[in-house]
Amino acid sequence: MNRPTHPEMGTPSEVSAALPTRRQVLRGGLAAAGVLASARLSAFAQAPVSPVAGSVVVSATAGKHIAADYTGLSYETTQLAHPQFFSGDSAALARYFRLLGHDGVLRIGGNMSEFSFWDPKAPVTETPDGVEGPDPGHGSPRTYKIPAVAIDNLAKFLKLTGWKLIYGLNLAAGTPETAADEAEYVAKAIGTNLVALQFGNEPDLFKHNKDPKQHWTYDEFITKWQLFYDAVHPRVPHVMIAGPDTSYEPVWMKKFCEQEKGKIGLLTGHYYAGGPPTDPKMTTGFLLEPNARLKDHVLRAIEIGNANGVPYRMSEGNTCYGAGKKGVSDTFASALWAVDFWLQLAEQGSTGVNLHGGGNGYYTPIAGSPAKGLVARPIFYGLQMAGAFAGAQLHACEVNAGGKNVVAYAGTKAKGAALAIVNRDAVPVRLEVDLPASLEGASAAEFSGWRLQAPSLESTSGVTFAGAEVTTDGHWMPKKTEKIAVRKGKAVVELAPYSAILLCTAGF
Ligand code: BDP
Repeated sequence: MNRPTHPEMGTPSEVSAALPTRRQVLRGGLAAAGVLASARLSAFAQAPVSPVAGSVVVSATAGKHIAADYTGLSYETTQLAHPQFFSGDSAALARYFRLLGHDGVLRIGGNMSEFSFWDPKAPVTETPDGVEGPDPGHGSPRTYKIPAVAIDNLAKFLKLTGWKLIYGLNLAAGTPETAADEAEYVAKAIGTNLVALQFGNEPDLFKHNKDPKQHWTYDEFITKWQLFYDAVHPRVPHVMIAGPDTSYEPVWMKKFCEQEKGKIGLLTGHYYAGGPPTDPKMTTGFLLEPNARLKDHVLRAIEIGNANGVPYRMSEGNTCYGAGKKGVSDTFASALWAVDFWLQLAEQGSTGVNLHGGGNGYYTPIAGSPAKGLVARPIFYGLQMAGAFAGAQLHACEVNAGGKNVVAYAGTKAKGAALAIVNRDAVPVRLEVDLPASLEGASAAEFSGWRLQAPSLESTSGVTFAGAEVTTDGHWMPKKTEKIAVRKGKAVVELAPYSAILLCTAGF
């Protein structure tokens, strides 16, 4: 299948000549509420200003419950062509995963799943780095083989991490018979760690081989999807099927959910905050503004799921489609975006979030390679901070920060309470936090404060969470935590411009 060329991989003249593609149009085209980052940058250079005073009032009423396995990552299927990457020997990578959560879901799929073919006995030739990704965005001149050993190794990797799996089969170019063989092998090897199987990735963007200008219709998709279901399901009747894993198309999602709700256990869809990278509105500032598309895409999908009794999971997404944008997707702004995005989706009712990555793409949370050392990108730290809320009960927060761009989320667990506050503005803020007495943990004498910060909003390195960075082999220990007194359910916290804090009482 051909995809629109990834503009950052073209020559400059190709880039300037690039016309909006159907995919760009489908995804909402130019980002809506972007504010140029340069206006905000200066905040770091300015003399200290006194903080803007405000408050965060936490509601006593419990909101949505966040699933313990809410956190997730997503990788292109081609990564399985290197069976050493996700294996029992990948201890450093497993530590990275565990820093994001002791429970989580790895999703395998992406555009490259269309170029990946099950070939259980395929010989394995490892390249030194053994990393794949990002998806080049224009299809692939070659195909990849998935050997059985990749699945065996993946099973061991999942055991190391405590994570589970959503596995995508090749709907666009594969056959139902091969998919059934592959599904059976995956189900047996992964066992109870297999959450679900999916058929295809973003079928609403599939193109016809004979005429790459033409997209598949919904009927073409659902006809093949049903053939896959009829072949796969009888072979693994105990395994949940998820779908449609569409890029956006809400009409497809609605039709699919209404038609197939008896067959699927999980409704899945993708979400990218914006894109493509050539869109001038795709800035660090844009990532910090409320995004109207979140409602159009995710909230709508959740509502479709609710109306049909099927839970929704955001199975693939990130800051900017088209492999991410340099200077945006790889900056500290993406960390602040991730905290809000992760928690906002939970508040809306998503049962999980899988951030897409892999290789050394701009938006990948984990870059580098096991051989040369792994790197936690800024967005990783955002996920790490939000990940503390896995398994928590949310409580609504009312933020009044003098008109400044501040968001807050509160949660409780069996023991303790926590708050995540993100200052997305260029000025410092000083907030009085007000916890209702009924909140478990609210009576604790203090919060422990873990700050998420970086030298600047545009920093691509130097990001710390609780004063510490993740080492190349996946070790991280909090270096700097603060004690913030709680008196009669009230605490006062200050946040520097463009920074976040996690406040937890003991036991959270
Ligand atoms: C999605 C694909 C994924 C791509 C990503 C992107 O599923 O494989 O890499 O978008 O455009 O469409 O970055």
